[in-house]
Amino acid sequence: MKTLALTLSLLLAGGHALAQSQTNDHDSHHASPAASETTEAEVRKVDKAAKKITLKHGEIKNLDMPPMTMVFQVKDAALLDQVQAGDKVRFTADKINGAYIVLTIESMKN
Ligand SMILES: [Cu+2]
Repeated sequence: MKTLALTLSLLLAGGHALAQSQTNDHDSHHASPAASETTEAEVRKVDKAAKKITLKHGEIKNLDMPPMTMVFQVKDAALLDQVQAGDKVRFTADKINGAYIVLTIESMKN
């Protein structure tokens, strides 16, 4: 009887360990960042002539950048027609040839 009880408790412990490793796999899958992830920001200044925008942005996960206020170049000057200083926006950005470029931007007020 003692042997049977010991075997049962080992089986239960093994099952628990297996369930935990499956949970960890699930978490790491969700932690992987997407390149197209949007970041929230507030527009501080728009410079259409120079194709530049100043954004007070939140953490940019795909660029590993903490929240700050900085100047971005924009991929297309037409993006700047959709936003103005003071707007809350969502945007995506990437680092291209050493410069930070806004790829997409949209105002959150509708
Ligand atoms: Cu920044």
